[in-house]
Amino acid sequence: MTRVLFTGFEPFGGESVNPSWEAAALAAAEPPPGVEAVAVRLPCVFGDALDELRAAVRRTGPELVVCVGQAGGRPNVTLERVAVNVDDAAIPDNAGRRPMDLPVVPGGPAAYFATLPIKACLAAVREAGVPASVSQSAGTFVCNHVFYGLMHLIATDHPGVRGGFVHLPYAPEQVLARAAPSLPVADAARALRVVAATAATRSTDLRLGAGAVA
Ligand code: PCA
Repeated sequence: MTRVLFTGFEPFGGESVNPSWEAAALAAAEPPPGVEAVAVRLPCVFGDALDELRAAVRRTGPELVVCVGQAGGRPNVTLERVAVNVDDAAIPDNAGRRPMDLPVVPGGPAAYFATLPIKACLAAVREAGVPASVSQSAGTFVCNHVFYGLMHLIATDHPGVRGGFVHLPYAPEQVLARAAPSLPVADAARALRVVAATAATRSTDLRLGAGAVA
């Protein structure tokens, strides 16, 4: 059995749901064969989100950590490649904090790569019928903050744990009255299960072109 920690976020930015939490909870409730999973909901707050993530990693002792967030406007499930050491918030977080041009970890490396096999996960998610791509930036808001903090935590305190970040489109209920792409939460949860199952069964990645021109 591979122990997997999924995290999702509380709603932010005026939304009443966050598909990342809904999908993480669904995926953890019915994990794929060979995986035992826990889901933890993080506050959308700089600093506090990372404190809760660290506590959850300590408490649950996972082998894999898959953090999940909402990326409203994106058309598909995105597997994040890289976390950068920058907090630069375009909107206030749920505690009204709005850091600008600050490091996530003072003195930390400029960036970390996800240690999930993102190309193999990409292929498997598509194979499962869910549209997906690789993203080259998780932004500079709370999701990147948590992704960078996760990878720093792993690098410093939990060698052997592998981690990464998945961004999800809006859920359909969020876009009923606006022109934006959406993905049913059940499909997002299926994608998360496939990511966990793929990462649990392979440590080396596939070589598959999924870069961006710009
Ligand atoms: N998405 C935000 C933070 C919480 C979430 O679900 C982001 O992409 O940074």
